This record gives sequence, structure tokens and C-alpha cells, in this order.
Amino acid sequence: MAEEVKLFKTWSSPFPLRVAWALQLKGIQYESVLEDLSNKSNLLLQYNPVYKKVPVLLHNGRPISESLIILEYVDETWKQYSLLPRDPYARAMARFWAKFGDDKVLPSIYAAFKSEGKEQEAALAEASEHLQKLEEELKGKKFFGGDNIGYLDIALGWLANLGVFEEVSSLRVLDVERFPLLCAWLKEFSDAPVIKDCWPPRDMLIAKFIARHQARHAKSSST
Ligand SMILES: N[C@@H](CCC(=O)N[C@@H](CS)C(=O)NCC(=O)O)C(=O)O
Repeated sequence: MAEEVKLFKTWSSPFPLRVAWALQLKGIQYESVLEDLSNKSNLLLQYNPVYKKVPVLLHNGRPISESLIILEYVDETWKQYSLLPRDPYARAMARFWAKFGDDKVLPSIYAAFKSEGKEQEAALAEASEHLQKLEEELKGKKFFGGDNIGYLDIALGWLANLGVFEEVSSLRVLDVERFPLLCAWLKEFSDAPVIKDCWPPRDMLIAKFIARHQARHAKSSST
């Protein structure tokens, strides 16, 4: 009997993209279920009653949520193309940096894009400090996973969206002079066909972020 593999996602969210990339790298066929987060489906609420967020992976009727946990599930379920390294220490480090990406890098970059003035400067300085740590991690490597895209590359893949944010807001976060390894990694990662195939259309992302940026601006100038 064919396996049931469904991915609850939206067209643009970065977290479900992690799961799409992992499934793609493993060559697993799956069905996408598109959610509207302003009107979540009963199925999404049923499958992820705790966080009520995408992604949810449904595998043979059983739901799993939280993208980093799903990545581990995918890696343990389908053994072809390992995402996490074999060595326990290297696995722990990959998980450590993935958590750092979600806990520290993402919030500081998000804060830099949504703030202005002194607040923005502080957020940008904090983001740069965090990015510097990732830059160090890339020394001597093509991908965080070594020669091939792995768990940590996928976990940090949302950084490839920065170009779109930078274009919309004219804020520069990933400066090639300062972060040459990260910039080279981003290009290598984004150009990989398996990654590119899942990426939302750039013009649609730009339109979405322009609308969000303008709404934020209109709100801050009216207060
Ligand atoms: N920690 C979660 C974050 C998932 C997340 O924030 N999903 C967003 C879309 S990108 C969402 O579903 N938001 C809906 C909401 O917050 O109500 C993960 O890694 O899966």
C-alpha cells in the first residue's frame, strides 16, 4: 500500500520549507496541503492542537509538528541521504546551531527589519554578532553539513530569504565583505536544484513583503 505523506504548509512560510527540502532530498513523494493562517483548517487544529502552526507532517495518519523535530523524524524514517551526521558529537553540534538559528539569529534579524532608528541599529548589531558565529562554523566547509546539504543547512535555509527582505527594506544584513563564507554558502545552497524547486516565486514574496513593509510604515507614522 502506498504511504500517506502530507505536508501542511502555506505558500510562503519558511518553516514548512525545511520539511519540503528534506523530503525532496530524500526523494519522498508527498502531498502539499495549503493552509490559510488567517483561517486555519479544522485538520490543522486537530493535528497540531498545541501550537496550531504549520508545518505539520502527516505520515500514515500520524501527525508530527515543529519543523526541526519533523526533520529528525524524516531522517530516521527514510534512511536514504542522511541529513544529520553519524557522529554523536557532530549531531549534537548540528542541533545546537539549528536551535541557535531559531532562538537567536532569527529573532534578531526579524527585529532589525521591523524596527527603526536606534532600536534598529541595536538589533542589527546583535544580528551581526550572531551571524559572525555562523560564519566561523562554515570555515573550511562548503555546506554546514560538509560537502553536502544536511540538517543544519536546511535549518538555516530561511537565511536565503534575506535577499528579498533586503530588497524591500534597503537594509543590509548579510554584507559580503563581512560574511564572505555565509554569502558563498547562501548562493551554493539556493542554487542547488532540490532547494530551488521548492522555493516560493520571488516576485510573489517581494509583493508580500512590500505590502507588509508598507503596512508597518503606515502604522508607525500614524502613531
Ligand atoms: N517553531 C515552529 C514555528 C512554526 C511557525 O512559526 N509557523 C508559522 C508560519 S511560518 C505559523 O504557522 N504561524 C501561525 C500562527 O502563529 O498562528 C516550527 O519550527 O515549526
